[in-house]
Amino acid sequence: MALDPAVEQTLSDPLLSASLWTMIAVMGFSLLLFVYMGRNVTDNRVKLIFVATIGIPAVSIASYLGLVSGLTVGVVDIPGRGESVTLWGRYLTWTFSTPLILLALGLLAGTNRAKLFTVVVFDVAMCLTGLAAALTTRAIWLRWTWFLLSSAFFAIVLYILLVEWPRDVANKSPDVQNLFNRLKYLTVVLWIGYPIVWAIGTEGIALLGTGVSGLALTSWGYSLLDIGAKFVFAFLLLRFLADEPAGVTETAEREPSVAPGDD
Ligand code: RET
Repeated sequence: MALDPAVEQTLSDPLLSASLWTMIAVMGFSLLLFVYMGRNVTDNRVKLIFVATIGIPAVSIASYLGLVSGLTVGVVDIPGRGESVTLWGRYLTWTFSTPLILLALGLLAGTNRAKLFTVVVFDVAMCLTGLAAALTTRAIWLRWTWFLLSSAFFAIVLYILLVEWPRDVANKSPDVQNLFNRLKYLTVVLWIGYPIVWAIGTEGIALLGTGVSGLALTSWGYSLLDIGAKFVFAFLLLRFLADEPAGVTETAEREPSVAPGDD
């Protein structure tokens, strides 16, 4: 399989290539750091959150390697604009990384399986319809229709994050509630950035141009959001969990603590 010359030229651009290689380095470092941070964890629930969170940089490395290899980069013919390079692999691999982020956050909040399942289903639907939006070539309005459908699924994810999970976390200890709140706001604010980058970047109205420099800036937009939504998110969560706080562990839940002096 030969690479399309336009893909080859795009991937050789230093600014664009830096937006991908930097992330391989950041995610490689995160992976090692997170494994190290979890070395003493014994509780099953905490282990589960650790594994979900460690999966985030693991998926990310593969995602960025797919992009730099040109495997998940292609050329789409957008009506009225002509041939345009798309780094569609990002949208595909979000299908695997974003559920891990939500799983980690939902388990921290102590939510139930029905809500975890709902959030993951609509999150995956959001990513796949976002991929469809980027690959649609028949008409511009069809691209935006996919975009709207994806945004509707995103609204369901936001509803669970902002309304359902805060209710679930309300009966947890204050330190778990504080951390949940910080991670919730970090997630909501940064995740809203992704459709904004899509809409103003090369998949959308191409505010910064359709050439290689517009693509490179769009790619940096996503990469910077990724540092916050994945690395900062995961680091804050695992730093808290590494000492296995009683508010999160499975053991504490099964044997509710008896206050000293109780008969
Ligand atoms: C798209 C375009 C269509 C409309 C919407 C989108 C939302 C994407 C989001 C992505 C989050 C990605 C993360 C990746 C980390 O690995 C697909 C851009 C709503 C919210 C957090």
